[in-house]
Amino acid sequence: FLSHPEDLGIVAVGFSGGQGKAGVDTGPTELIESGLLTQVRDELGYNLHGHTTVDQYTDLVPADDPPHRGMKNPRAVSAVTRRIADQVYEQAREGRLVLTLGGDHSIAIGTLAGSARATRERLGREIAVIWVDAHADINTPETSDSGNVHGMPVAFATGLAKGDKEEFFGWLKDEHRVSVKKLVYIGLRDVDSGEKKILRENGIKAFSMFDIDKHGIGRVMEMALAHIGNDTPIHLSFDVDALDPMWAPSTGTPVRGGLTLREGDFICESVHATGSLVAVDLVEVNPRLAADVEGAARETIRAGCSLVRGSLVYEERRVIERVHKYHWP
Ligand code: 5AB
Ligand code: MN
Ligand code: MN
Ligand code: MN
Repeated sequence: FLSHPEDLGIVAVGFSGGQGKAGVDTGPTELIESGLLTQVRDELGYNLHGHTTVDQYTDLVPADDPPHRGMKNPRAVSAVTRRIADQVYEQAREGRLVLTLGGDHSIAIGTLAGSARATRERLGREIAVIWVDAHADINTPETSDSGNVHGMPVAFATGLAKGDKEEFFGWLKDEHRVSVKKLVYIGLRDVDSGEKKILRENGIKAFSMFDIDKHGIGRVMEMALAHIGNDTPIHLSFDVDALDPMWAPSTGTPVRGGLTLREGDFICESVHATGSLVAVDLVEVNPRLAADVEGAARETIRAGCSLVRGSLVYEERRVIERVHKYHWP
């Protein structure tokens, strides 16, 4: 689906307003400073385009942003995700694979909107979404207990939650939306009761940690990709908290009993191997958290870099890169 498979559009999002913990806005800077983009360019051979310096979106964050329908920072999150949608769209419409580094997971409202719109315009196709996360992030403003928009992006992206005024996600139109039929979850283990109801009523495909233990990650990926169907453009949205806190302690809502790093890498590599990947998000890396754990931030960043590399390795180089990546520091 890509007209320039060796070109990568970058969107680096220094934004944390979808949740309450400071520091997740520094995730992209730390990932980039650890060498992620130079590895992607020099080792994996991509040409980089787009926003390789981190956008802080400060011009879009109002001084006063009281809750709306229970959502916290609603104007800021709406305005920032709207700009992200444009940033992703501008890269995707060139036929480039798009990599977005977050930031909290609310930013996926923008990334999905941008890649859904570009894929419709460019190919006349709907994207499929693989959402790798401990959480389902499908609360509506009405079902959410926390009011944090990072727990709602899938509801907005699928239209299960509707915006109202322009400044409260009213800018989201049909062209930005994704189908619940083409959505697959992997890694779930902490789903709110309102979310379970939404998943059930909409027949949404989900592979929890139970399914991964039962079938193994190899079989789960076969089933997940079979659900999407061959020859469908795929947007991979990877929340680092899908990994067990052993591998990714520095994140806002860690949940024990998660994926090993190797399982996470395997998910990314499997999606890449389809040849249908059009966009990747890596979100919720918060280097400021778990500071009491020795090396927590460094390990989380290393894990994040590994996931991104796994999703980008060129097919024809896979075997070599696989060997190579295990020797990365
Ligand atoms: B994350 C919770 N379901 O809505 C909520 O990290 C957690 O992007 C959301 O997956 C976690 O606040 C959002 C309790
Ligand atoms: Mn999560
Ligand atoms: Mn998430
Ligand atoms: Mn490839």
